[in-house]
Amino acid sequence: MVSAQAIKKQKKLKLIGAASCIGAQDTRCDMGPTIIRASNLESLLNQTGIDAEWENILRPKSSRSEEEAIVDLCNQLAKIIAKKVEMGHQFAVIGGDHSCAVGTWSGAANALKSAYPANSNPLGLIWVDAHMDSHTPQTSPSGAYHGMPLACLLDEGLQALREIGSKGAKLLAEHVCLVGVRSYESAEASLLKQLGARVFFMDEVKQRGLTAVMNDALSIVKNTTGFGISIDLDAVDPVDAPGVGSPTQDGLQAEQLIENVMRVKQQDNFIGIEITEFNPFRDVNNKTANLIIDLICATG
Ligand SMILES: [Mn+2]
Repeated sequence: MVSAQAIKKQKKLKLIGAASCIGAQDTRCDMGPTIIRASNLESLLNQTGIDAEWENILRPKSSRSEEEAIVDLCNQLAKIIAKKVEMGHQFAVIGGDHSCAVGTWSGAANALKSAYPANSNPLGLIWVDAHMDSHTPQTSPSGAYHGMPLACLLDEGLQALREIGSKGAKLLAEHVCLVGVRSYESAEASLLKQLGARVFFMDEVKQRGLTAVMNDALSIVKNTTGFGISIDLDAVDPVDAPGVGSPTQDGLQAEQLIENVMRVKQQDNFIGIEITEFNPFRDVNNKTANLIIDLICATG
């Protein structure tokens, strides 16, 4: 008999780049996927026994308006992710700014919904971020799209981004939680509170430790058809991850995040990881690039 461990090892991992920074004010995170693709990530994964392969890097069409370009990129990404999930492959998406999350997780939700139509709780998601990314166009002070993806997945805010591949919520608040939050506006906090999404603020992480918090996070997301993790690198302390669009002091320790991501991936219904907001121009000694590689390679 083939062990569950062996089946897991045979699983294919698709690496997908979403090279857009249209959703951010810092416009240099679109280089991230190219840098990571040029690294030894694929061969490292293959050495670990993971059958990994790069797909094309998606790029926005420059002739469109900002909103149209983001919606178009999210549609492309959602189609690719849905196909991978349908085939039983795991995925690792490398952004780009965090607005690509609407594409990634809409695609995952659409595939899980059509594969298991009777299950009303298809998708779970751990959102690791210094911010809440839960603005609507009405509440956002900057109007930047990377401050809105979680709201869109919860079916709030920008109409066009709530309809990627299907109408309606891609994610129910009871199956999502945020980890490492320490910079947000009150409108976002009230929206998440009103919807009932659990937020593990950085204070709680410091008090209880990341492992205890991640155990709670897993219990929130696991009771679904499939779940994943979306990491905005600004969740990590700038000392460990300087190469991000919006460095935010007092964050997670990289080593602890890697350990916990490894545990997250060991769950049977884990489907994929997304890592966003890498700005190679701000990186110091490749710290942030190496962290991305470690997070994708982390396997136990
Ligand atoms: Mn974010």
